[in-house]
Amino acid sequence: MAKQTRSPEERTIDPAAQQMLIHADELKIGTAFSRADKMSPCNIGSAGMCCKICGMGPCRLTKEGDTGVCGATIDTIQARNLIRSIAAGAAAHSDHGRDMAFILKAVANGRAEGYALRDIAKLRLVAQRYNIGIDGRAPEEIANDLADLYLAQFGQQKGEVVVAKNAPAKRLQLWRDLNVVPRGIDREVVEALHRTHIGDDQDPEHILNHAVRTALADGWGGSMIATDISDILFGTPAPILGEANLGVLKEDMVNVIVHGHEPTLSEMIVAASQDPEIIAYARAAGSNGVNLAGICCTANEILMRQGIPAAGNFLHQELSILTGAVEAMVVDVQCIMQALVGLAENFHTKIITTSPKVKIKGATHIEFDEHHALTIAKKILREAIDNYANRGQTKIPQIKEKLIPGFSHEYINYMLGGSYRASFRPLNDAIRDGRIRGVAAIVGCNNPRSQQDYLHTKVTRALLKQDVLVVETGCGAIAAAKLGLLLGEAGLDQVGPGLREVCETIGIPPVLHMGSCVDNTRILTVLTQMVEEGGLGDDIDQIPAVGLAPEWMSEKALAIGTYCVASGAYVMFGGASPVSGMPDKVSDSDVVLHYISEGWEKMYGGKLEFVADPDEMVRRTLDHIDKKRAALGLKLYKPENFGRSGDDRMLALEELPISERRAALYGVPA
Ligand code: SF4
Ligand code: MSK
Repeated sequence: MAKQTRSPEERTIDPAAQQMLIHADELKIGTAFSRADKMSPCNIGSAGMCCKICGMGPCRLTKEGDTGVCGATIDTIQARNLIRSIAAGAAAHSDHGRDMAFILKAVANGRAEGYALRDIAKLRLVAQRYNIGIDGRAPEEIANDLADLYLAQFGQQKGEVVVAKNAPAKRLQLWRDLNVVPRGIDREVVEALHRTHIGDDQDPEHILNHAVRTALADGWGGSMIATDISDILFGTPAPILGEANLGVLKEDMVNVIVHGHEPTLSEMIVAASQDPEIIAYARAAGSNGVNLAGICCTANEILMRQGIPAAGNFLHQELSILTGAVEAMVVDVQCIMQALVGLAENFHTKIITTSPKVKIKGATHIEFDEHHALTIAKKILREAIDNYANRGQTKIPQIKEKLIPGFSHEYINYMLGGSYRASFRPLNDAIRDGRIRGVAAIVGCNNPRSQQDYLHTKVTRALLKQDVLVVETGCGAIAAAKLGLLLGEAGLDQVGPGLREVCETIGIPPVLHMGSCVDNTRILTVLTQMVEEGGLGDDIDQIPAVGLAPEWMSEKALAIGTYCVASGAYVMFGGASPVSGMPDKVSDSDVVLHYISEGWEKMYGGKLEFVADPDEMVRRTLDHIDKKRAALGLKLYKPENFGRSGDDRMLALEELPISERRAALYGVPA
């Protein structure tokens, strides 16, 4: 029987993407969407029931009581598969952090062409946090010491990674009690691989305890290091006007897309694109200059700092090439589809790999080197400009949305109280009063097995109506951007009355874009600062907050989900569960499934669940938020008490007798 293929509307809710999928069908070119239709996922592997870690297998455990050739049970196999994914995700994020530390070191020693220390205040603040002396010292000296300290965290063998001390005191003590504080970032990843080699750790719970330690080495280790150094080198994000979707590509300009995750080269390409010499070179080639746009988290990095538009999220990487208007796609690391090279052969687009760690057969490789970054960035742009003459027919969907990204935790703190009274108090109070019912972090990827952006935006919209403040990162943030939810008042007609009051008073969109996927650590920092502000308990697990990854696909997402759970958050993933086991047979004997949910909840106050139905995801989110509110003794959430803020509300009050104003204002008897 022929496999069923979905219509463009069934594959994505994004009208720009739909146009490109129709175009792809006309050109008979495959995409991740059509490949996903053709290739059903292996139901044994996707449920975590396959082990292939030794040459006696692969072993597929499909019946009750089955074991592998070595005797491994389904629980052991699922735990091993899960920790290996978490280790890969933690490795990807952390290796990014390590490279950032190398660049910080090079900048501090004047060996990094084109880079500078842009946020000295943050450099001093971070250094102080780690007891690095700052008084009377040049920024370069401080940066050098900080880089050395960070680099040492990767190879540290014993003790605790210093980054973990950024967690609330009670949380850190809990990790110490449970013996899961990471000792060194590389050590935990290596140990995860060692433990899962044939014939090693075979107690699923013991394996999963190390999964937590490994994930913490990411969230409260490598990722946090990456975020802090990016801010120090490229500036801490603050709100800035940007645009998102394929309509940001320009007919009359050389279009260069930067795709992947690291801001190091892309920031230099931004600088090079503004160089008069490059602009003149582009004009001489008959264009009106160079137009840069981003895909995935490289997009988020330069969008929130420089306002460079985002051409789209993960599933837009192929669609952008289908426009025929992209002279070069410059990729660094993570989330880059191998299919890009074959797809680009149908057009003039050059795929340029730049990381020493990433090559793709058929792509042009121009290797990045931080010591000559600006020179390399110009070389890449010249390649793209030279390719402009080869452009054929184009088809750029005229669809894009404006957005305001750039809500770093530093900016959120500032926006709530200004320079002199910067504080999380207004946010905590809004939650305590019930104006804001709770907070949801909606993060993560696109997955071609679900309808692109549908789950993200369905859950986002439903929670906004329930007065849940939403913060987003990664491809989820770009999904919301494409729908206009990241734009101040444009999204406010879609939110509940209390949240609307807060957004109008502060002047913020109802969905805050907090950055790329490594920047999920900004969310950890916000939660920590909310705890430290007081009024919402003394640890993260007491805050009415939930983390959601409705369209996840990457191993990094599993690492992020796990460090958030260990930090005290309830985390739900959409789509398929990698530990579901035999369908229709979920039972008490599913050790892994229950351990990462109820087991981890008992230990950390957070839990990890896989929930395919978005309505159920919303229901469980609200239920959890309300339970946390009740446990804190907060006011019942009553949306009818809010919604008439500012001048409108005051003018209406003036029409009432004074005796009735108090009742109208506060909902209490006159
Ligand atoms: Fe099979 Fe055991 Fe080898 Fe896994 S480790 S492939 S279960 S024999
Ligand atoms: S890029 S990890 S698809 S968020 Fe960070 Fe997007 Fe997920 Fe990659």
